[in-house]
Amino acid sequence: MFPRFLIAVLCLALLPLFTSKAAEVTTVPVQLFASSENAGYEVYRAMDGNADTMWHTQFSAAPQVHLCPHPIACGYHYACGYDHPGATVPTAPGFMSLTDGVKRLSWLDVPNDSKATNTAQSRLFGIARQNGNNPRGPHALGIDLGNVYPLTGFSYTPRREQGNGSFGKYELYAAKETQNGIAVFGEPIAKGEFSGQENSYIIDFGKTVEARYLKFVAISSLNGDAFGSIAECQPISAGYRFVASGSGQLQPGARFVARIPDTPNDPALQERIDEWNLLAERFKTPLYWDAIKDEVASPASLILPEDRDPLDVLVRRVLAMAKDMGFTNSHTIKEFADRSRAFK
Ligand SMILES: [Ca+2]
Repeated sequence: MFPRFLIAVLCLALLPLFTSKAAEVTTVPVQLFASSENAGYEVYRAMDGNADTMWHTQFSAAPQVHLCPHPIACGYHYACGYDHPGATVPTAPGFMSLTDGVKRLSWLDVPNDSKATNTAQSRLFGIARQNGNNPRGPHALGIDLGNVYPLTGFSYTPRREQGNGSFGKYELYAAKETQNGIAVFGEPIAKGEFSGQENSYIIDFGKTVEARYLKFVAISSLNGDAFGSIAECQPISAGYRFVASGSGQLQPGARFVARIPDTPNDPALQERIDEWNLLAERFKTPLYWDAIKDEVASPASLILPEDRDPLDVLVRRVLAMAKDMGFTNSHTIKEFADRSRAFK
């Protein structure tokens, strides 16, 4: 008799093959539009896969164009999305080609295209774009999935601590098609009120809904304030994961790299963390980086197509610096550290 023990071991060994196949998920870039967005809290952050970032309606001064001598000097916040607006853009779209139907980076087309895009999306979703600080609600988020998908629900993750702008009473609309550039939403597919007690909510449709367009409306905020905010949300469709295209900023070939949390009590370490997080942001915008690299970076600082994360770039920088300083393999790490300190 074939030992049952061996059969069990064989099944356990093969299990990962089956589970990994069952867990295959296709990532789909989607377009978002919101009634208002604050610099650093742009709408794409509502579906960037990171619960520590959020979309928030405008609550401070409008974003300004920053001209920086080097992107590192910009820090890693919103200013980096606006630095080097005059950089020469290669006629060929960089080393990573854009696939058909994918929008170019929004900043490549600014200011020619953004106003028309905003107007079309405002009309598509029936969401009035509000300018200025602290616009009053109801605030709304529009999602264009790009194609029709079978949806069974919708998840919503409010910002941590359920702070300003967290949704209270809500309505969720779904549409499969458009008429004259307007999504045909009809009655809400779901509506209700979030309790403010949960870290995340799942709205179960109780059926499958074929839809391409969604509109998530905060009828009122949880705290009664004038803001709107979403840390994460996600239409639920088996086998698919939807990720914001960053209003055109996320490109084919872009990679998500985990950010390192800030350490406000350790300025020296924070400097290193800022650099890592800036590189992590750069990995999302390879075309942008490609356009400015000759102006701002040494060859050792460039992100190469084969790089997996910021560590590859940092290691290349350090090795280049070590070579410039005359180090060879025979030197010790301690010698390198001592001489590096002398350079500061
Ligand atoms: Ca987020």
